[in-house]
Amino acid sequence: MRRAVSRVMQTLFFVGVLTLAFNVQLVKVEPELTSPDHYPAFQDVLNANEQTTRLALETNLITRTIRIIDAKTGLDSITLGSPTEPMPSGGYPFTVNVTLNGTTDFLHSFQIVVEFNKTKVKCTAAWIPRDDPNFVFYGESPLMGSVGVYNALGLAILGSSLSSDYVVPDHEVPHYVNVSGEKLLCQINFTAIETGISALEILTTEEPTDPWNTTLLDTNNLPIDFISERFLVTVVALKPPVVKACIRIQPRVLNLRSRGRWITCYIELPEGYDVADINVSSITLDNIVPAEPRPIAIGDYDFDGIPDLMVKFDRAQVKSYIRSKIYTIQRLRKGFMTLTLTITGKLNDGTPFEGSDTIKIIWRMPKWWRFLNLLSSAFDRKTRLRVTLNGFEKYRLG
Ligand SMILES: [Ca+2]
Repeated sequence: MRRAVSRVMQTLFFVGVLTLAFNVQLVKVEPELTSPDHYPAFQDVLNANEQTTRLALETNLITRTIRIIDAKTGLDSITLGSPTEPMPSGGYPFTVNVTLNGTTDFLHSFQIVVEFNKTKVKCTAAWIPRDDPNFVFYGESPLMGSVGVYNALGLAILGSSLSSDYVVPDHEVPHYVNVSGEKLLCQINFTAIETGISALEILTTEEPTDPWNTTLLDTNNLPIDFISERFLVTVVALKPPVVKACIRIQPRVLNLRSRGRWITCYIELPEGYDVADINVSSITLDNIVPAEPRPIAIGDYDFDGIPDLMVKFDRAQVKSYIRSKIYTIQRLRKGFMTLTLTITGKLNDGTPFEGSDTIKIIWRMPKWWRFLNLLSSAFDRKTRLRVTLNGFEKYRLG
């Protein structure tokens, strides 16, 4: 019996030893994960970067600036045109460099968003100068982000990033560069299309993940702090003389309670100018209300032998504009007034024209008119009531 027990114990012991040996062997067979010597371990990069950032923050040494400069002069502003020459119809083209200045470590990717005044300049091209020896990722085979130019929004966006190696599965080793001095991030072509001063700005938003945000990212995709500087564009040109137009507005008496659809305007130009050259989309009333794109017509409404362009304005828009104007000048009690309205616009070649007409405005109805109005609105209500009673919404009237 004792021997039997002992043998059972012995067998169990042996099984235990075997299992242990087997297990140990299994562990030994599993390959050990190691990074190749020439790649920094991910954690090392992370630690080093955090240390650098912390040090920079603690010692207030973040001296990294994204700057927009004139590609030719290197200055942070440009002046185009001259006060003695009219602006060429194509505008003034110029090129800017967006540069990274100062010291930046562990730069893995960047995105630049440049905001511009769309009425003063338009963007004609934007690109990453990967073959320029001064490019921040020069010689590093960078990945190109998409380039987006949005002239309707006044934004240009472009970026680039370095690759990452997956030497070992699930172990990403992002490439990076440490740069100092002045390096090129991207280049953009603009054309100045209007006189005056405007700025090109590096757009930054509060939200780091905003797609419209300028960012410098490190190997851990964390933002690297920077400051940015604006670029000023000044365009001077000889002001083209304003062509004096002859304007006639219909109706001659505008009732602010009337319900017509349009205000009609006839435009005549002096000799040497053709009303067919007028850019209808540029026409405004008092620089506020735009002319409707149609209907338009060229004729001679007053039979004076001078052709005129007929355009229409939305009556509701004109009335609400006039009302706001009347309220401002507080002449409500009188019930009528005369008002001079100015029509401005441009010919297709950009030549401006301008002319005015004076019409009468009334907004207080005669007593008999008000009475009639009251009657008609009462009639309206009655009709509406009857229609409703016969209709589906009968039950809602109770
Ligand atoms: Ca005429």
